[in-house]
Amino acid sequence: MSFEPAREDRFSAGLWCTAFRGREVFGREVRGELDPLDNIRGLAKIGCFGFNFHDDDLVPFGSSAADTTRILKDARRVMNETGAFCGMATCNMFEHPVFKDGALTSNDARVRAYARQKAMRAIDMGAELGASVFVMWGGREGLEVEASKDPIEAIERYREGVEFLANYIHGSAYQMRIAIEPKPNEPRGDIFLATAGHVLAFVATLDPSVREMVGVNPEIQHSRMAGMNSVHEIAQCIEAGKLYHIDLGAQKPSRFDQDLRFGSEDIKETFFVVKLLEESGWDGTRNFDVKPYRTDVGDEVFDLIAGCMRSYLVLRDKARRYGKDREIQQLVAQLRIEDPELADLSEWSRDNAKALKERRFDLGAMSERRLGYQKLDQLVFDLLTGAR
Ligand code: GLT
Ligand code: MN
Ligand code: MN
Repeated sequence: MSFEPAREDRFSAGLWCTAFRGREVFGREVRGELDPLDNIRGLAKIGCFGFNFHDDDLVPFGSSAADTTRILKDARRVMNETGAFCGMATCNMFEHPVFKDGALTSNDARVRAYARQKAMRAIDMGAELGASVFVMWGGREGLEVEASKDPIEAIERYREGVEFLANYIHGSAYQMRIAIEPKPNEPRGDIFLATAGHVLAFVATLDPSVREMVGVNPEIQHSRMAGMNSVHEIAQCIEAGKLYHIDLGAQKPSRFDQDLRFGSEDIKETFFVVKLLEESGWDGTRNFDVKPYRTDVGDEVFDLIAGCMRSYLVLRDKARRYGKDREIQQLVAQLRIEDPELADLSEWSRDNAKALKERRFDLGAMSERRLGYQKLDQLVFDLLTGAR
């Protein structure tokens, strides 16, 4: 196995990942600027043909319409030269001071309107480069001071903003869907739409005319920050038909958003994420939202993405082995007990309900059943560590 990424693997990464200069709360930038076009080239060179961008990652904030057109044209040219594709576009609604207290949910109607304007322009840029997804990460949509916002009104404003932008996409005849990215906190003390569950519930309240267009962009790191099981979060999005994008990376629980190299933490949970994506037949890009270490220099920022892809391919291979492993498959198969009589009773009818109420169960046998989980989990460990 070479674990070399191929174009068909449809890996992608955000331009902001490799361009991250290492600025954080306690320290200034440690790396120089990375030209966005070189960034796209660098990613394609290592086999990551997909890239994602915030408006400001590619087109400097405040650029004129003419400059915007020129830059997008240059990006197109580099895409043609390198075979790179744009998977997703998004709008930076968190960096500029005007968004200090929110964007679409701000108490200031002017800020809310400006946020919509900036988002529409970002959508146009994405459409120009062929992005099929527009991610909405509401990093600033939250608060530190509980008295500062009416939390119900905030959700209403959020809904109006999302519906407006979905209508904009639809009205522009762009082939693009919206994926809302949840996060519990950071940079705000508390962020609205904290988890994938919140987003799923929110999407269900959208106007039916746009509901189909809006789904979720779960991020493993954000799940783990919230102390959740990322496999289950992603699975629920898939089951609801709402996994419109994904941000893969790694994270130790209960910390700031670390955005570590995919696979570098909790290998077992990460394996089950890969297995889930592969077995579900989900056809979105395998996208990484990660940050270089502050200690990385030069092209080590590309080693980060190369490592993510390699880890994904290693785990994909493990998932295939898991599927073919007779002992594991036998144990898993034994877990299911079906009963034709009960299957007949499972459909709702008054008669079935009556029959089910009267049915006798052998609770002793059911309770004492041996499940073999010690062995199963050990086999997974052995498989992942190469002992098997
Ligand atoms: C930012 C954030 C990510 C989001 C990006 C999209 S920007 O880096 O931490 O989780 O996906 O806006
Ligand atoms: Mn993300
Ligand atoms: Mn993150």
